[in-house]
Amino acid sequence: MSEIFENIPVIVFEGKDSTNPMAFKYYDADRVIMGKKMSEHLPFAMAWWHNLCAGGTDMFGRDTADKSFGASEKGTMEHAKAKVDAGFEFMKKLGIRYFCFHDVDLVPEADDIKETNRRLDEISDYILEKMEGTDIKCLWGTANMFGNPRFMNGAGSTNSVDVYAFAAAQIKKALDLTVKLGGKGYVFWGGREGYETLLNTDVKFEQENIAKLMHMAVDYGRSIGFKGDFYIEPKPKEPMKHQYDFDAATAIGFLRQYGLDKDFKMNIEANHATLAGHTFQHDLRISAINGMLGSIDANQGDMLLGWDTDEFPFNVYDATLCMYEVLKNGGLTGGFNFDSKTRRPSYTLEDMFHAYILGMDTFALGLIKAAEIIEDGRIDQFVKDKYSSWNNELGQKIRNNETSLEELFHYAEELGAPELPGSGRQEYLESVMNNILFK
Ligand code: XUL
Ligand code: CO
Repeated sequence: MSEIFENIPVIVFEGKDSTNPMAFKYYDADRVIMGKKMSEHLPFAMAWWHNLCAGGTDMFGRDTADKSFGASEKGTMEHAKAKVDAGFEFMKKLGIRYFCFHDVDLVPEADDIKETNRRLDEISDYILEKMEGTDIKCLWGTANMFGNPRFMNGAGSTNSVDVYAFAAAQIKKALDLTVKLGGKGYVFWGGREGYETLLNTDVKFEQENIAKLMHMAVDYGRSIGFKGDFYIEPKPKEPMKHQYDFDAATAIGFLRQYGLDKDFKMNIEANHATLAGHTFQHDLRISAINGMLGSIDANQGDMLLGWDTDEFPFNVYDATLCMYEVLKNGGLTGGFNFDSKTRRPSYTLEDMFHAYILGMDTFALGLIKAAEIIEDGRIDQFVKDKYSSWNNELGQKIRNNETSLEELFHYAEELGAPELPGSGRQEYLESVMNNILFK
């Protein structure tokens, strides 16, 4: 078969002094960091939708990039197969071992669900053929329950019981596909699960119905042998004004409320966390301390813009803090999916490679630097020392639930007034960060 990315070689590691745009400067798959190969620390995934489908259309203009990949007509099964060919060539050339997909990324959706599902069977057979003899696997699958106008009022949260049944049917099929392709996870991103105004919305009814749909998905998934994690991908807004999975803390509370916390973890997306007014690191930490840091959508937002720009990550500072959380978490059950798209004027096939090289190198640098922070120890030691007052008898009694408000009252009375709790030393710690980042 002829190549689609004709003049683009296999991308290899050349090191930080290389000026070759088609080479990794930091991502060295076999380099061992803290006892594990970089490729094991960083299971990168290609997002089918942005990489193979998105052509740069925005609210003001049509596609700039041609993603037909040699197919004579777009939106056909011929095109769907060309995307598979392109995707596999792309992943092989970059050494990417995973992909993520929505059902409708894979094939054009037909008017009749039976025909859509037949197309999905055909394309997944083709993908399986392509996977043979490679080490490329599916990281996670999902159903797009936000694009079609029928989902204007939500999928699990819809007011229409027929739309709800349709969403259930799509989830069933997407789970079948995920299992067929050996996917490690299944994602729920609640794109339209939220509301515009409470004047027309029964929040309790909607949230209960979302939970019921998730329970049915878990039951069905387990019944067909899906052993992986289900994920919620929190996002506070866009497309809905208020989205129910606002952030990690909100989504975790929801999962616990409805008894879904054993089967679900978080898929944290950097740009979603920042839209919620948090740092990326914050949502990772909240997920991790709750035992629910599962997977990551690795992108970055633009702080000057108030929407989900899905940029390829170049911010090494944030990637370092992300990898610090991941290392402390003992890794991920999922991986790093680049839910990122090239900027609209970056419309060539080469740009697709530059984008992934950038993203992979950024996270490789983040990993190297996060390991250095841990090995350096100054930051961890500071945090440990900061809480050292708790090591005394009183601190232990509080931690072990062996005291009462009355006892603390008497203690405080005897004390008179506590000393100041000690400097937070933020500026010192920030300078340690810079010292490690730029040495
Ligand atoms: C949208 C988004 C989605 C999910 C999968 O903001 O991030 O692409 O990752 O539905
Ligand atoms: Co995402």
